[in-house]
Formats: sequence, structure tokens, C-alpha cells
Amino acid sequence: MSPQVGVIMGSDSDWPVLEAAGQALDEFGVPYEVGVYSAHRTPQRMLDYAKTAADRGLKVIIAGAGGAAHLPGMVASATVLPVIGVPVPLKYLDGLDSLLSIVQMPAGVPVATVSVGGARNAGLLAVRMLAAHDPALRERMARFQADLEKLVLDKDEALRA
Ligand code: RP5
Repeated sequence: MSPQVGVIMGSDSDWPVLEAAGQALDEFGVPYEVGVYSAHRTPQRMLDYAKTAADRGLKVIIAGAGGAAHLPGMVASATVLPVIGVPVPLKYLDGLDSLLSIVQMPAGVPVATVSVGGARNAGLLAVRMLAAHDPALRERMARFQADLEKLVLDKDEALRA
């Protein structure tokens, strides 16, 4: 099956954070592709990627970047696909700069922003988006959520014992 999700980042230095998105997609058997597309260092490559993504069969793009994190917003401006933004925390400012750069989009160009470093949730959100049109994936997501609930209930029970 061709990649359904594009997991892209502004620098290879973002990968230690972004790989959690890939792990989540792996857990659900969702094929994805990975790449580095810098909004500032390789702007044309980034635009080419965004403009061709839908025609190449991608359904969702997860874009992570840190600092002046313009990648998710710029990609969203050049594709019709849903874009999930992951603020990557860097050495300074605890990722607040990344978060604010991604979350405060102008009206008309949405980016679904997850928490600072929240790449796993970005992967899970992409699965939910795909599951909206895929009953089997929806069933897997329901099982995943039931397992999460059981984990909490088991811990509660252990605490009380
Ligand atoms: C951003 O600049 C990247 O997304 C990365 O988080 C940050 C630093 O990049 P490097 O200097 O580590 O390549 O565009």
C-alpha cells in the first residue's frame, strides 16, 4: 500500500521527537513516508512536496519543526490535505516559540496543532482521520481506546489493593 501519511520535519535534528508519530502509525499498520523539508533552507522543495502530496495519494501530513517553526503552516498553505503540526522543543524557551509559531494560524489556513513534543498524539490523530473512512481502522482505534481505559482501571485497582 502506498504511503497514507507524510511525516515531515524541518531538520533531521527533529527526528528524535517525530519518530513517535511513526511508531504510532506503525502500531496501526498505517503506511507512511518520512522526509526533511525546511521552510527556510529548502523552501522550493517544501512547496513542491506540499503541492504534489494529495495527487501522490497522501491523506494527512504531519509536520514537525522547532523555533521559528514555519513548516506546518507553509505546507498547509500549499495543500488541501489536513496538516497536523508538532511543535519541537529546542534548547531555549522550552518549545513555547515552536508552539506559538505553529498554533497561531490566520483564518482560512488551519493546522491542527498538538502539544509541544506531542508527536505520538499527532500519529494517533492521523489514524483517527483515516479511520473516519475505514471501518477496520476505526475498530482498531476503538480497541486501542478500550486498552487505554483498562490500563487506568487496572492501576486504580492495584492502588486500592
Ligand atoms: C527548524 O530549525 C527545524 O525544524 C529544527 O527544529 C530547528 C533547528 O534545525 P537544525 O539547526 O538542528 O538543523 O527549522
